[in-house]
Amino acid sequence: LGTGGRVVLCTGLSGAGKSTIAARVVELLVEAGRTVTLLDGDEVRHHLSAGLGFSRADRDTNVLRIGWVAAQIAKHGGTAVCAPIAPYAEVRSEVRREVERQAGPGSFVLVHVATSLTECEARDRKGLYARARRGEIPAFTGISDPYEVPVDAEVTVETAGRTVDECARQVLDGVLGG
Ligand code: GGZ
Repeated sequence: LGTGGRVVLCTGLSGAGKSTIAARVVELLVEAGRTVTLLDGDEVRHHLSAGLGFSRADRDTNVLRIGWVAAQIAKHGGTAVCAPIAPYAEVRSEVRREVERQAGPGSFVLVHVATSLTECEARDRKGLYARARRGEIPAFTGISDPYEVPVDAEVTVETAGRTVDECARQVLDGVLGG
């Protein structure tokens, strides 16, 4: 049976706003009285997934590790908010199955941060898209590597013309069932 724990997996392109929205979702969940663990892409790749690259196999390993840790958190009643690109549908489904196995049905919330490639590339806050276009970053998601758009997201967040807070509150509604 469910523990009340939740896993919120925010998937989307680089620069879509996953980390920014996830950080605000964490604040709102804490305000709502939840115990929350943020598993952000950057930190995960420095610690849990140190040494992994961006091949399909390495991305899958990264996302499965995040998913397993998140499932453990949810199993014990916590809320885990994760924000990897997680470009492959198959591994996202595998994480969903593992979380629901450990923490019960309905414990997994897939959030698609649906900022378009055009918009992410126009913003290019870190200059990564320009470098990827020049061929300086191989296998860059959206440019030279796939992103499989989710067809099973519980929440689809359109970010264009909306504030971080609006986007985060939409996610919160999806998590708390408001
Ligand atoms: C995509 C890459 C790549 C390649 C480095 N493709 O905007 P960022 O910089 O901070 O977020 C991206 C991050 C993606 O790591 P994830 O762990 O989220 O990816 S996955 O879920 O696919 O495992 C980007 C940076 O790493 N980065 N090279 N080739 N993003």
